[in-house]
Amino acid sequence: MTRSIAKLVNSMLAGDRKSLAQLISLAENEGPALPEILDRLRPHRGKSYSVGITGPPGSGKSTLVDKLATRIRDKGLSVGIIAVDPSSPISGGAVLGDRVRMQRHYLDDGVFIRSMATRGSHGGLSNAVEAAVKLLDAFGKDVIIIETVGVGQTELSIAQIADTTVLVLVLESGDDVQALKAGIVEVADIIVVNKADREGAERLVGEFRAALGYGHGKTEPSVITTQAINDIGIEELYQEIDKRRKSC
Ligand SMILES: Nc1nc2c(ncn2[C@@H]2O[C@H](COP(=O)(O)OP(=O)(O)OP(=O)(O)O)[C@@H](O)[C@H]2O)c(=O)[nH]1
Ligand SMILES: [Mg+2]
Repeated sequence: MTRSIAKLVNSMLAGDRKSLAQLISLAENEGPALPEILDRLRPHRGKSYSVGITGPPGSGKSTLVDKLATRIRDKGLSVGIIAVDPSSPISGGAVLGDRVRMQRHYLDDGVFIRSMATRGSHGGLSNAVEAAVKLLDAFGKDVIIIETVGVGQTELSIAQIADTTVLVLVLESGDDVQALKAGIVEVADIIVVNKADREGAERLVGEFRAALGYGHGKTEPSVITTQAINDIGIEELYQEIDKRRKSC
């Protein structure tokens, strides 16, 4: 066992994607191999920057991740993407859709994409996700993006794993922006209001910023508007993330 783990880790460190995938599977099973894997990674970690993208089902997280990954690649950085429990009930099993959307990334050696299931595991985001982030870090990815469907506690646990947490919201007319802000501010470093192409979005964003206390010298968390499907606002999001990456 120990020999084979050592071998897997070594070939992963040498750039073998299959070994990386196998190690993530071992981590996913949270089996007895996990402590040894983590031990062996330790000297090789600490260079990457991780970004959690969370938010309610269907808010456009995957679309945003796709566009953001393209942007990061354009800047010459490599990317690891972990989709945790893809396919929320609302988008009705979007794994296939995500695959189609991400197709060009699958052809790019600078991108590694992996879906992980945590359903059924205790305590929301599992140790497996944290281990996968560490594996991608040791593998040499510059930026690691973790997509999770945020419902309540999930935002909290992703905030513990990721260096920066991005909360993707969609404001609907009739939303109580005061209620929305509750609980958000503590966990999100960056709030993205997506689907800004929709009627009345700008007005709602204005209300939302006011509810967060903007305009009174308050600038954190950053609030950005995007139209992920139209590739609008992605550069601003990248800059916000990069600012934090550079200051850490
Ligand atoms: N109008 C509009 N639609 C968008 C925008 N961004 C994404 N969408 C659409 O919203 C739907 C859901 O997008 P996804 O990216 O799958 O959302 P998600 O948050 O990843 O969904 P789950 O992973 O299932 O929680 C898709 O039909 C997208 O095309 C946008 O900026 N404007
Ligand atoms: Mg998604």
